[in-house]
Amino acid sequence: MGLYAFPFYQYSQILGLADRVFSTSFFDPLNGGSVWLYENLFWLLGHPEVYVILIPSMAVALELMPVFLRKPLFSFNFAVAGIVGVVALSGLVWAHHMYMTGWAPAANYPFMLSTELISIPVGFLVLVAIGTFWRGTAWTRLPLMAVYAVVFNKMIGGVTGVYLSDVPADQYFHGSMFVVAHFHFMLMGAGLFGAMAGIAFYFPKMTGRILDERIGSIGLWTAFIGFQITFMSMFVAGLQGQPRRVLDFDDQFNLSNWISTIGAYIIGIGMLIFLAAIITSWRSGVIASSNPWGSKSLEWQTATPVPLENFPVLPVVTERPYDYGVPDPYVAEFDSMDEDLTEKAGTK
Ligand SMILES: [Cu+2]
Repeated sequence: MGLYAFPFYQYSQILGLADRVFSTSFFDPLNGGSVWLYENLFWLLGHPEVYVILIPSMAVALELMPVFLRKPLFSFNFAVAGIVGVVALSGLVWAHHMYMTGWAPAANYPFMLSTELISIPVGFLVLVAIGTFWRGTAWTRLPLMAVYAVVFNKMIGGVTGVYLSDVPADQYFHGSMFVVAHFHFMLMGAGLFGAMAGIAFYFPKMTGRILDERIGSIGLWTAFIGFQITFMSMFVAGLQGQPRRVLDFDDQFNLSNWISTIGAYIIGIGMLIFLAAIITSWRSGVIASSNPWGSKSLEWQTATPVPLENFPVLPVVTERPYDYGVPDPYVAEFDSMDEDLTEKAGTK
């Protein structure tokens, strides 16, 4: 996504530079340029860039879930198809940021269709996550707690995104705090808590110590509660009609904004507590074994700290990394040999 999305923004900056330095008029309507050109180039970057932040957090969640639920992903193929679908569609939806700008109103409905379609691959990812929880044996350690937060926030962000992708609904929500709340649920709700999940999970491999679960989870849940207070209240302000990007707003929005402000401080406190867990655990945390989570993937099979060249000899991979709870192929082979033997014994 970076390869196809980021150059559009670079073009926009080169054209803007030309406008300022060489007196061209790419973006200057008075001299035959177009401000729409800038908006199009910007959002050709801007929308895919959301997924550049979102997909790693979802990938962390799906990477951890088999380890802590001790079962394979509900569907590895659907997860991959979801990511590929998001990548493919994310380049075709940029103009949903421009429904209300007056640029090509006839294009609104094709863009509404492509934007709504993107909820299908995103839905694959959420369904794979929920399906993996289903009948899993949850070993709820700090990394999995953060995954709960990611999945919850991503569902709220995803569902509110469906409303915003509809042209009729967007006429009302556009430019309101509802939009701000929505994209924070996506970017911060998935990004921040996905980062916490990844940090807590890889901390033992990075530092040789376990991230303090008590302080870490207090930080995590404080930030999560603060997050819900801040942005749920912001949804309310948006539904009441508060415009975004304003310094002064009408008195009727005071309560929602006040609640959001309190929530934002709670998020900050939670993040500081989480940071304190990182610092104290790094300095004097419980020493971790090389594979404290009992993970099957390769990075956990080597010593901590990871030796130069990772492994002294080339490891032999005998099974897939996410097949928790699936009968070991060799054990299954011995089992069937046992059955053969007992059958033969019976006939004798
Ligand atoms: Cu977008």
